[in-house]
Amino acid sequence: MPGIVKVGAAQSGPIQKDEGRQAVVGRLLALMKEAHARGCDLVVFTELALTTFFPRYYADDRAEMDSWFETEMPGAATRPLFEFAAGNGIGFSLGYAELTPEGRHFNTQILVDKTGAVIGKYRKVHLPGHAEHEPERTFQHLEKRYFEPGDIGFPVWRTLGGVMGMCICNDRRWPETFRVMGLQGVELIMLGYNTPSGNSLKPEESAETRMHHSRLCMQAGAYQNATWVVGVAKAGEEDGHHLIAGTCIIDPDGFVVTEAETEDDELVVYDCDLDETKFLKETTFNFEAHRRVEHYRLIADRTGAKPPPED
Ligand code: CDV
Repeated sequence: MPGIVKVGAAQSGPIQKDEGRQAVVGRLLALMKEAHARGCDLVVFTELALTTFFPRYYADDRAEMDSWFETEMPGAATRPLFEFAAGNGIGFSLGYAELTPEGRHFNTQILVDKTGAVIGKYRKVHLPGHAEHEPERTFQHLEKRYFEPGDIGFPVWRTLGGVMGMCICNDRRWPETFRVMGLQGVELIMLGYNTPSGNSLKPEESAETRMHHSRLCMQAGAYQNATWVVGVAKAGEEDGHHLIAGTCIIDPDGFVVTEAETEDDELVVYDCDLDETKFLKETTFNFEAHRRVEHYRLIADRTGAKPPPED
Protein backbone atom coordinates (compact mmCIF):
# COMPACT_ATOMS: atom_id res chain seq x y z
CA MET A 1 0.00 0.00 0.00
CA PRO A 2 1.40 3.46 -0.86
CA GLY A 3 2.71 5.31 2.16
CA ILE A 4 2.69 2.31 4.47
CA VAL A 5 5.90 0.93 5.93
CA LYS A 6 5.34 -2.11 8.12
CA VAL A 7 7.88 -1.72 10.91
CA GLY A 8 9.07 -4.33 13.39
CA ALA A 9 10.54 -2.80 16.53
CA ALA A 10 12.84 -5.59 17.71
CA GLN A 11 13.41 -5.25 21.44
CA SER A 12 16.40 -7.14 22.82
CA GLY A 13 16.27 -8.78 26.19
CA PRO A 14 19.45 -8.59 28.27
CA ILE A 15 22.79 -9.66 26.81
CA GLN A 16 25.19 -10.99 29.42
CA LYS A 17 28.89 -10.16 29.40
CA ASP A 18 30.01 -13.58 28.26
CA GLU A 19 27.37 -14.02 25.52
CA GLY A 20 29.26 -14.24 22.20
CA ARG A 21 28.41 -12.29 19.03
CA GLN A 22 27.26 -15.44 17.26
CA ALA A 23 24.66 -16.23 19.92
CA VAL A 24 23.44 -12.63 19.95
CA VAL A 25 23.19 -12.50 16.15
CA GLY A 26 21.20 -15.76 16.36
CA ARG A 27 18.68 -13.96 18.59
CA LEU A 28 18.52 -10.96 16.25
CA LEU A 29 18.08 -13.25 13.27
CA ALA A 30 15.17 -15.01 14.97
CA LEU A 31 13.50 -11.59 15.43
CA MET A 32 14.18 -10.74 11.79
CA LYS A 33 12.66 -14.03 10.64
CA GLU A 34 9.57 -13.34 12.74
CA ALA A 35 9.40 -9.84 11.24
CA HIS A 36 9.57 -11.29 7.74
CA ALA A 37 6.86 -13.85 8.55
CA ARG A 38 4.65 -10.99 9.79
CA GLY A 39 5.23 -9.02 6.57
CA CYS A 40 7.57 -6.30 7.84
CA ASP A 41 9.44 -4.01 5.45
CA LEU A 42 11.89 -2.93 8.11
CA VAL A 43 13.22 -4.24 11.44
CA VAL A 44 14.71 -1.82 13.94
CA PHE A 45 17.25 -3.20 16.42
CA THR A 46 18.53 -1.38 19.47
CA GLU A 47 21.64 0.60 20.42
CA LEU A 48 24.80 -1.56 20.80
CA ALA A 49 22.67 -4.56 19.86
CA LEU A 50 25.55 -7.03 19.56
CA THR A 51 26.95 -6.89 23.11
CA THR A 52 26.18 -6.21 26.71
CA PHE A 53 26.16 -2.49 27.54
CA PHE A 54 29.96 -2.46 28.07
CA PRO A 55 30.31 1.29 28.93
CA ARG A 56 29.30 0.32 32.46
CA TYR A 57 32.78 -1.26 32.85
CA TYR A 58 35.91 0.74 33.56
CA ALA A 59 39.24 -0.09 31.96
CA ASP A 60 42.36 1.92 32.70
CA ASP A 61 43.65 1.08 29.27
CA ARG A 62 40.90 1.98 26.79
CA ALA A 63 42.34 -0.38 24.19
CA GLU A 64 41.24 -3.27 26.43
CA MET A 65 37.67 -2.43 25.40
CA ASP A 66 38.32 -2.82 21.66
CA SER A 67 37.02 -6.38 21.73
CA TRP A 68 33.50 -4.91 22.12
CA PHE A 69 33.86 -3.05 18.81
CA GLU A 70 33.24 -4.09 15.17
CA THR A 71 36.01 -3.33 12.70
CA GLU A 72 33.90 -4.23 9.67
CA MET A 73 30.19 -4.25 8.87
CA PRO A 74 29.13 -6.77 7.86
CA GLY A 75 31.75 -8.88 9.59
CA ALA A 76 31.83 -12.65 9.95
CA ALA A 77 29.37 -12.67 12.86
CA THR A 78 26.86 -10.15 11.45
CA ARG A 79 26.82 -11.38 7.82
CA PRO A 80 23.79 -13.66 8.39
CA LEU A 81 21.64 -10.58 9.07
CA PHE A 82 22.65 -9.03 5.75
CA GLU A 83 22.15 -12.30 3.87
CA PHE A 84 18.68 -12.75 5.32
CA ALA A 85 17.79 -9.14 4.46
CA ALA A 86 18.96 -9.49 0.86
CA GLY A 87 17.45 -12.96 0.40
CA ASN A 88 14.06 -12.01 1.77
CA GLY A 89 13.69 -8.34 0.84
CA ILE A 90 13.58 -6.84 4.32
CA GLY A 91 15.46 -3.79 5.56
CA PHE A 92 16.95 -3.31 9.01
CA SER A 93 18.65 -0.83 11.30
CA LEU A 94 21.34 -2.02 13.71
CA GLY A 95 23.29 -0.37 16.51
CA TYR A 96 26.88 -1.39 17.27
CA ALA A 97 30.22 -0.10 18.50
CA GLU A 98 32.30 0.96 15.50
CA LEU A 99 36.12 0.95 15.39
CA THR A 100 37.29 2.61 12.17
CA PRO A 101 40.46 1.72 10.24
CA GLU A 102 41.92 5.01 11.57
CA GLY A 103 41.35 3.82 15.14
CA ARG A 104 38.32 6.04 15.90
CA HIS A 105 35.52 4.78 18.13
CA PHE A 106 31.85 5.58 17.61
CA ASN A 107 28.47 4.47 18.94
CA THR A 108 26.90 3.79 15.54
CA GLN A 109 23.58 2.86 13.92
CA ILE A 110 23.28 1.76 10.29
CA LEU A 111 20.35 1.52 7.91
CA VAL A 112 20.33 -1.44 5.53
CA ASP A 113 17.91 -1.55 2.61
CA LYS A 114 15.97 -4.51 1.21
CA THR A 115 18.93 -5.52 -0.99
CA GLY A 116 21.18 -5.89 2.06
CA ALA A 117 23.18 -2.74 1.23
CA VAL A 118 24.18 -0.25 3.93
CA ILE A 119 22.56 2.98 2.74
CA GLY A 120 22.82 5.05 5.90
CA LYS A 121 25.10 5.52 8.88
CA TYR A 122 24.59 7.62 12.00
CA ARG A 123 27.10 8.14 14.83
CA LYS A 124 25.75 9.11 18.25
CA VAL A 125 26.18 12.83 18.86
CA HIS A 126 25.01 13.24 22.49
CA LEU A 127 27.24 10.92 24.51
CA PRO A 128 26.06 10.70 28.13
CA GLY A 129 28.06 9.88 31.23
CA HIS A 130 31.70 10.59 32.01
CA ALA A 131 35.25 9.81 30.86
CA GLU A 132 36.93 8.93 34.16
CA HIS A 133 36.02 6.47 36.94
CA GLU A 134 33.63 8.22 39.36
CA PRO A 135 33.38 6.24 42.61
CA GLU A 136 30.50 8.37 43.96
CA ARG A 137 28.19 6.87 41.32
CA THR A 138 26.30 3.67 42.10
CA PHE A 139 27.43 2.40 38.69
CA GLN A 140 29.60 3.74 35.88
CA HIS A 141 28.49 5.07 32.49
CA LEU A 142 31.68 5.58 30.50
CA GLU A 143 30.44 6.42 27.02
CA LYS A 144 32.53 9.61 27.07
CA ARG A 145 35.61 7.44 27.70
CA TYR A 146 35.11 4.86 24.98
CA PHE A 147 33.46 6.85 22.16
CA GLU A 148 34.02 10.15 20.46
CA PRO A 149 30.99 12.27 19.52
CA GLY A 150 29.50 11.50 16.13
CA ASP A 151 30.92 13.42 13.17
CA ILE A 152 28.11 12.99 10.67
CA GLY A 153 25.34 15.17 12.13
CA PHE A 154 21.75 13.95 11.72
CA PRO A 155 21.32 12.94 8.07
CA VAL A 156 18.14 11.46 6.61
CA TRP A 157 17.73 9.04 3.71
CA ARG A 158 15.09 8.41 1.06
CA THR A 159 14.26 4.72 1.16
CA LEU A 160 11.24 2.41 1.53
CA GLY A 161 9.08 5.13 -0.02
CA GLY A 162 9.81 7.72 2.66
CA VAL A 163 12.33 9.93 4.43
CA MET A 164 14.09 8.04 7.23
CA GLY A 165 16.35 9.18 10.06
CA MET A 166 18.19 7.64 13.00
CA CYS A 167 19.41 8.72 16.41
CA ILE A 168 20.63 6.84 19.47
CA CYS A 169 19.41 6.69 23.06
CA ASN A 170 20.52 9.87 24.86
CA ASP A 171 19.99 11.82 21.59
CA ARG A 172 16.24 11.48 22.22
CA ARG A 173 16.45 13.79 25.24
CA TRP A 174 17.55 16.70 23.03
CA PRO A 175 14.89 18.47 20.93
CA GLU A 176 17.63 19.62 18.54
CA THR A 177 18.07 16.00 17.43
CA PHE A 178 14.50 15.73 16.20
CA ARG A 179 14.30 19.27 14.81
CA VAL A 180 17.42 18.90 12.65
CA MET A 181 15.83 15.81 11.08
CA GLY A 182 12.42 17.53 11.00
CA LEU A 183 13.98 20.30 8.93
CA GLN A 184 14.94 17.66 6.37
CA GLY A 185 11.36 16.41 6.18
CA VAL A 186 11.88 13.24 8.18
CA GLU A 187 8.88 10.89 8.27
CA LEU A 188 10.20 8.03 10.40
CA ILE A 189 12.96 8.08 13.03
CA MET A 190 14.60 4.87 14.29
CA LEU A 191 16.00 5.07 17.77
CA GLY A 192 17.59 2.38 19.96
CA TYR A 193 18.31 2.78 23.67
CA ASN A 194 20.04 1.18 26.67
CA THR A 195 18.58 3.11 29.59
CA PRO A 196 19.39 2.03 33.15
CA SER A 197 16.26 1.92 35.30
CA GLY A 198 18.11 3.78 38.05
CA ASN A 199 20.01 7.07 38.13
CA SER A 200 23.61 6.54 39.31
CA LEU A 201 23.63 9.98 40.95
CA LYS A 202 20.04 10.03 42.32
CA PRO A 203 19.06 6.69 43.89
CA GLU A 204 15.54 7.90 44.77
CA GLU A 205 14.63 8.37 41.08
CA SER A 206 12.20 5.58 40.19
CA ALA A 207 12.09 3.36 37.12
CA GLU A 208 8.64 4.86 36.42
CA THR A 209 10.17 8.32 36.27
CA ARG A 210 12.90 7.04 33.94
CA MET A 211 10.26 5.52 31.66
CA HIS A 212 8.25 8.75 31.82
CA HIS A 213 11.29 10.77 30.67
CA SER A 214 11.94 8.32 27.85
CA ARG A 215 8.37 8.44 26.54
CA LEU A 216 7.99 12.17 27.09
CA CYS A 217 10.87 13.10 24.81
CA MET A 218 10.09 10.54 22.10
CA GLN A 219 6.40 11.52 21.99
CA ALA A 220 7.26 15.23 21.92
CA GLY A 221 9.86 14.67 19.19
CA ALA A 222 7.31 12.81 17.08
CA TYR A 223 4.53 15.41 17.44
CA GLN A 224 6.66 18.54 17.15
CA ASN A 225 8.20 17.28 13.92
CA ALA A 226 5.18 15.36 12.57
CA THR A 227 7.07 12.10 12.26
CA TRP A 228 6.80 8.48 13.29
CA VAL A 229 9.27 7.43 16.00
CA VAL A 230 10.31 3.83 16.58
CA GLY A 231 11.90 3.50 20.04
CA VAL A 232 13.63 0.18 20.68
CA ALA A 233 15.05 -0.89 24.03
CA LYS A 234 17.63 -3.32 25.24
CA ALA A 235 15.83 -4.37 28.40
CA GLY A 236 15.99 -6.39 31.57
CA GLU A 237 18.65 -7.50 34.00
CA GLU A 238 22.01 -7.31 32.23
CA ASP A 239 25.04 -8.39 34.25
CA GLY A 240 23.22 -7.32 37.43
CA HIS A 241 22.16 -3.95 36.00
CA HIS A 242 18.54 -3.37 35.09
CA LEU A 243 17.56 -1.57 31.87
CA ILE A 244 14.06 -0.21 31.18
CA ALA A 245 12.01 -1.83 28.42
CA GLY A 246 9.13 0.13 26.83
CA THR A 247 9.89 -0.48 23.16
CA CYS A 248 7.18 1.36 21.25
CA ILE A 249 6.04 2.93 18.02
CA ILE A 250 4.78 6.52 18.20
CA ASP A 251 2.60 8.19 15.57
CA PRO A 252 2.98 11.76 14.29
CA ASP A 253 0.36 12.96 16.81
CA GLY A 254 2.66 11.72 19.56
CA PHE A 255 0.51 8.74 20.55
CA VAL A 256 2.08 5.39 21.43
CA VAL A 257 0.25 3.08 19.01
CA THR A 258 1.89 -0.18 20.08
CA GLU A 259 4.38 -1.25 22.73
CA ALA A 260 6.29 -4.22 24.11
CA GLU A 261 4.81 -6.20 26.99
CA THR A 262 7.98 -7.91 28.22
CA GLU A 263 11.62 -7.25 29.06
CA ASP A 264 12.78 -9.98 26.66
CA ASP A 265 13.45 -10.35 22.95
CA GLU A 266 10.11 -9.21 21.54
CA LEU A 267 8.90 -7.94 18.19
CA VAL A 268 6.34 -5.15 18.08
CA VAL A 269 4.81 -4.58 14.63
CA TYR A 270 2.85 -1.65 13.19
CA ASP A 271 1.79 -0.35 9.77
CA CYS A 272 3.29 3.14 9.81
CA ASP A 273 1.44 5.27 7.25
CA LEU A 274 3.92 7.93 6.20
CA ASP A 275 1.09 9.95 4.66
CA GLU A 276 -0.14 10.55 8.22
CA THR A 277 2.82 12.91 8.67
CA LYS A 278 1.43 15.27 6.03
CA PHE A 279 -1.36 17.04 7.92
CA LEU A 280 0.81 18.42 10.73
CA LYS A 281 3.71 19.12 8.35
CA GLU A 282 1.35 21.28 6.23
CA THR A 283 -0.46 23.04 9.11
CA THR A 284 0.68 23.47 12.73
CA PHE A 285 4.26 22.43 11.93
CA ASN A 286 4.57 23.99 8.51
CA PHE A 287 8.09 25.17 9.35
CA GLU A 288 8.34 27.46 6.32
CA ALA A 289 5.22 29.35 7.40
CA HIS A 290 5.71 29.54 11.15
CA ARG A 291 9.34 29.26 12.28
CA ARG A 292 11.07 32.47 13.38
CA VAL A 293 14.75 31.66 12.95
CA GLU A 294 15.78 35.25 13.73
CA HIS A 295 14.98 34.42 17.37
CA TYR A 296 16.71 31.03 17.51
CA ARG A 297 20.36 32.09 17.01
CA LEU A 298 21.27 31.33 20.64
CA ILE A 299 20.49 27.65 20.13
CA ALA A 300 23.40 27.27 17.73
CA ASP A 301 25.67 29.93 19.21
CA ARG A 302 25.58 29.04 22.92
CA THR A 303 26.20 25.59 24.43
CA GLY A 304 25.69 26.06 28.19
CA ALA A 305 22.92 28.00 29.92
CA LYS A 306 23.96 31.48 31.08
CA PRO A 307 21.35 33.23 33.28
CA PRO A 308 21.42 37.03 33.44
CA PRO A 309 23.69 38.49 36.16
CA GLU A 310 22.11 38.92 39.60
CA ASP A 311 21.61 42.50 40.83
N1 CDV B 1 22.80 4.67 26.42
C1 CDV B 1 22.40 5.89 26.83
O1 CDV B 1 22.59 6.87 26.13
N2 CDV B 1 21.82 5.95 28.04
C2 CDV B 1 21.38 7.20 28.62
C3 CDV B 1 21.43 7.14 30.12
C4 CDV B 1 22.81 7.20 30.62
C5 CDV B 1 20.66 8.26 30.76
C6 CDV B 1 19.96 7.55 28.20
O2 CDV B 1 19.75 8.70 27.79
O3 CDV B 1 19.07 6.73 28.30
